[in-house]
Amino acid sequence: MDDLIDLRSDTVTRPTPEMRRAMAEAEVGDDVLGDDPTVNELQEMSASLLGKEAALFVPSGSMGNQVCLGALAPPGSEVLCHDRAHFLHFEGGAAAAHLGLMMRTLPGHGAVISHDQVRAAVRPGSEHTPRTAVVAIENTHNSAGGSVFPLEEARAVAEVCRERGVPVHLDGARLFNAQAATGVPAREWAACADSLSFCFSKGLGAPIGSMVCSTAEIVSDAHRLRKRLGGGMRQAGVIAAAARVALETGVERLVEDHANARRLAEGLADLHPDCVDLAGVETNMVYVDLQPFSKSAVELRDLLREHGVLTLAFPGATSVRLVTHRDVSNEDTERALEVLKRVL
Ligand code: TLP
Repeated sequence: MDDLIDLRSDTVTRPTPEMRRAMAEAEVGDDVLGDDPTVNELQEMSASLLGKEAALFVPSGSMGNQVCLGALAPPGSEVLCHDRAHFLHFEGGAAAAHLGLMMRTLPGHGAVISHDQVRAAVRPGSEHTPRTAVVAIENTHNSAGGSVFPLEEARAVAEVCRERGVPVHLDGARLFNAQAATGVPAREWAACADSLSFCFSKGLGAPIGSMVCSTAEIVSDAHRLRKRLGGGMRQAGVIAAAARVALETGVERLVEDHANARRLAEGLADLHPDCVDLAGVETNMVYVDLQPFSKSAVELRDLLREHGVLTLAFPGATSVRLVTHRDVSNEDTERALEVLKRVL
């Protein structure tokens, strides 16, 4: 796979030599019993970085979302979310299957569900209706092209939710991409949310792991849910050590991925102005809209693969997703762009 340019996701990065060294040398204990020092340090470090009381290391972003939603919302209650939220489409129906939650979608505009939409949708409360128990936002927003949820709007959503007594969950799988794109510290978005999860295993480049941050009380409930879902990981310091390197060395580097995504988007816009939404390319993702071309997403994906470029075509999609990351260099970006132009 090494001569391939893998633009399927930023999850495909391999651990760096520094991460492998940290993993080999990690001090470990039994994290289910609470005594893995490397996990404990990473949890403390993450909570403090995001301005929260406590944090919990979990195996994946999907589990991070589940344990937060489950800690905030009892079965039979509803979650208000963007109609293209990741947990709605790409987490195997976990919130319904494992938590008994109802999803009520609001039409998203870019990454945003607005405070006006949220105000109009939160239910007033009656014995006949489900209770609106959580409002969930996503930043950056995967299906909205990796775009940023603007801080002012996140604050306005948080304010409406505070007035109505409804907690906010932030799926911040790529929250540090939002920080890198805007210069706004991740903790500012965290302050708009009662719970959040972020991933070490995406742009930050670690092999495994996500972190949940919230109050001590919510994290304690999330901890019980992690156990229930089978997410207790024993000597997890081995992976927490790599995650720590990712957090310490991966954040500043994200601007390079954003520049490479921009380069891809601009090159594609030269080819056909309608095949990318240039304004929407704010971070490390480019969705190539295939309507101007006589190819389906699957056809394009397969053709690109023959030329050594891997991309993702979600089932039934009319676009192909390109994601830049640490293992895609400037030269790889230029090469991928040439291949895209040739094939399209
Ligand atoms: N997204 C993956 C795929 O599932 C599509 C990717 O390659 O982008 N929230 C967001 C916003 C995500 O994009 C993802 C992963 C998750 C949560 C889930 O994280 P994992 O894969 O660690 O469970």
